[in-house]
Amino acid sequence: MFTTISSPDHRLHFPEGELAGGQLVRPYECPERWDYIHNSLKSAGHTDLRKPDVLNMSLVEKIHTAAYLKFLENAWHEWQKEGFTGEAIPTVFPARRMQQREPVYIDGKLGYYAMAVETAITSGTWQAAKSSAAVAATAQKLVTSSTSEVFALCRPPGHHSASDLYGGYCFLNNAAIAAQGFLEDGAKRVAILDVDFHHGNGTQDIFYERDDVLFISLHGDPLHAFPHFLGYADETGAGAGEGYNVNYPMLPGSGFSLWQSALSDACKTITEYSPDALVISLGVDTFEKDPISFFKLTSADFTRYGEQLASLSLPTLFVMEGGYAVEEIGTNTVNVLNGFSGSV
Ligand code: SP5
Ligand code: ZN
Repeated sequence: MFTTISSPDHRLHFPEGELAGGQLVRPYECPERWDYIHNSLKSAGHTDLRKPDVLNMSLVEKIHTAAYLKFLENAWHEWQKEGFTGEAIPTVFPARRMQQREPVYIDGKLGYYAMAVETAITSGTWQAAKSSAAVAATAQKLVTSSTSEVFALCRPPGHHSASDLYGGYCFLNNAAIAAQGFLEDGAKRVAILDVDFHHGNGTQDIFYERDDVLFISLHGDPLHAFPHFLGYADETGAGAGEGYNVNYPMLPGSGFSLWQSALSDACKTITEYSPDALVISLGVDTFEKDPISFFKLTSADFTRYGEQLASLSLPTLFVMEGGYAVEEIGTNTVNVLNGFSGSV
């Protein structure tokens, strides 16, 4: 049985609008995602649900810059102080050949720290983001103390967030924080396998020059898929991290046989790396009916790859990322967990 860590504070982050297709739509990344997963866990007998411990900010500060954390903490207040009545969305960016300096005015700050504009900041965003990071950090401690089936039901997700970037529905990089937690608690090497449909640009960037964290991502080809500006196969790490970053971009329409061959390859690399712990950035937006993605995995495929992950025989932590076919998100998530625990 899986132990799930989760916090009701995720509900504090729920913007009314997401900029998509030129309109403000109801966000795909919505609180009901959590409810569907929660219900499926219960019906599958994963009834051990626990709240997170208080967040250790010094761990978070090892992943994110102090200036970025200060920005996130104050952004909503600064936005409101200007008398703006809508949600905080950036409109201007430090694009090519412009200064990369943090301005004072909130419009400029939002653009300076954003990697995408679909992600609005509201009154409860900072609190919810911290609760999500606390969920991941608490779950990591459980795995470190030898609990074998642990699921961090994070919301908001984290893998698009870099040391000083938010966007793609992410604010704090929960998986990166968990990986760093493993290292702080004695692990020598940690692997992060990102199976969300989208490239984990934030996680890649955080660990790009490090050899103590291997990052592997299976995702939609950036030529066609968000986040568009990272995730190519020739991004292999730099400096000490050379060779410890592996990307598997795949084209629109990719189904389970191609996806699983990438996974098998990834599993070989993980085994060779011989990590002390494995973090799975678990997005189920690879599902065939996902409204914003283009892979073709079926609900049964999620079980099959859960089984394959178990065959790595590593201390493993599952961290929730994306998945927007809301009615099926619980089934697909629990299928991975059940495949992993062999209770199918
Ligand atoms: C954590 C996570 O899964 N974040 C994903 C963020 C995606 N944000 C913008 C996606 C825009 C996709 N537009 C494609 C429309 C296809 N109909
Ligand atoms: Zn995703």
